[in-house]
Amino acid sequence: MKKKTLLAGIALLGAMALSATGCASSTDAGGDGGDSGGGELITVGFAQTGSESGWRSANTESMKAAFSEENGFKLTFNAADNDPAAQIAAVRDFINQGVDAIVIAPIVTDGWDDVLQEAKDADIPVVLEDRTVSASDDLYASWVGLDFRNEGVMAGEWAAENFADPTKLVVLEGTTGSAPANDRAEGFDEAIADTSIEKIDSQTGDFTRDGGKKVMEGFLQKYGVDGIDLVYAHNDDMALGAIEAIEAAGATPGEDIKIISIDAVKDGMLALIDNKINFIVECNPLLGELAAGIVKDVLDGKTVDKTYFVTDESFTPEQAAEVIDSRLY
Ligand code: GYE
Repeated sequence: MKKKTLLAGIALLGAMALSATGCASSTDAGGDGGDSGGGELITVGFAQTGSESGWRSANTESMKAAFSEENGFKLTFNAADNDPAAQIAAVRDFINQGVDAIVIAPIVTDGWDDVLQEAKDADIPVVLEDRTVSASDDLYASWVGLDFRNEGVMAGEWAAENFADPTKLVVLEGTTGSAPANDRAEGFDEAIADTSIEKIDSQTGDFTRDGGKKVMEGFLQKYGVDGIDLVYAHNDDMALGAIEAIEAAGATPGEDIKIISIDAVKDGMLALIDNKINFIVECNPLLGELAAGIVKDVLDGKTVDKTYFVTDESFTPEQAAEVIDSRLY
């Protein structure tokens, strides 16, 4: 595959969009790019997963801001409420409407081959943002997002360093079949493989606060507060739900039961500063400018990379307190 572009830090994200797309002219506002004709807006259909989390809200906002009329786009937004069939149907609608380009944040990795082929047959380029698909990369133009597997490794390495004694771990998984749930599990498991951390249970909380709370309630009923030492939540929202469940069980989250999560959205960072979460690995949702730059480049016939990775940081409570005022989401 073509070279990966690594972008460091959220503050740089906007400025770095140009280098990520490898083309200086592509982010001009009021563009007339693509096959939409001089001066006309580029029509883009965006198939979002839904509105399951704080991360998702920040991602939707970033996408809407970047695909604005001011920037030369006419965006049709669809949120599929976490239903893979509804998301595929939305993409088919975009194809039937004859939009200039389609952007997808795929809910799950599988099931994309047919509809991506249909878009290709209709000569409508597809750019993926956030999650990945298992379909052949010939079927889409480019992808921009985060290295979910590495996020899992970073979370697991912190656990491995901080839990030397035998440790009972429960996992709150993201949406079953989604790239971040698969990859965050795999990376974490690999990092704790030779430690005394024992995964006693793992269930999906669907990336929602409510889901995380319900699954954690079940774990607490089954194992008791004393039977669980550590929670690994695939996102902050589920960790926040777990905090509610732990407090309702009369225990202290972050102390009696330690918590690691991923995203570093505002509410997660505040819980981290509050010592209710012990460690967070970042997952940057501000992908709009990069995605918009890639779409313009593709429509302008420029060569783009197949993958654009944005880098993530990680935070302890002390580190979170230092950066909280400058966070953009
Ligand atoms: O971590 C979670 C969201 O796909 C990276 O989806 C995204 C994940 C994110 O619901 O909060």
